[in-house]
Amino acid sequence: MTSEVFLGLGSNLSEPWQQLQQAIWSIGQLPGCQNLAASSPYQSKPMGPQDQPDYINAVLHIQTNLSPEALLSCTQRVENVQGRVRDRRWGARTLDIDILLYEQLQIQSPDLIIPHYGMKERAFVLMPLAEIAPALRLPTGEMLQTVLETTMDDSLIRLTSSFSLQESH
Ligand code: ROI
Repeated sequence: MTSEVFLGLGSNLSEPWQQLQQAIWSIGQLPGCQNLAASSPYQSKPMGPQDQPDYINAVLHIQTNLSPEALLSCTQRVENVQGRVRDRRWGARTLDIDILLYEQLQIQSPDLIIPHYGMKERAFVLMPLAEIAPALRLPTGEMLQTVLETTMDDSLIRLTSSFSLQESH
């Protein structure tokens, strides 16, 4: 059985755009995963401590036969391969991959909260998500468009470059 999943990607260190592009390629290569669509990249001011570079964020739509837990361990491996170091809370990072939505599941376990706990307050998640899934309904029953209307971030800029879903050789 395959499931549709939306992943949130973010980076603000070591060539953030390249970090996201590499992550998209790596995720597309995971066993049982297929990339369906990627949003544009979006630039924004950091949420949290301001003494760090601006972020680049994007949302990736995939199809997978991995369970949420198996997908999490795969995306954590991709983060680690790209040099993710976990130090201070809400500090700068080379790559962050969040499972935003997994079909219409709601999961609350110690390791995994789906839908992602912060997504409804984060324009840098909602805007790219709405770009590739404008008619989405959240598992809580709300329409994405309705949640988006109440979330503002004046610093958010949609960049014109686009990601490729597959590395070409
Ligand atoms: N701020 C922005 N703009 N984008 C992010 O992806 C992001 N990720 C985080 C914190 C540190 C909360 N701030 C962020 O984890």
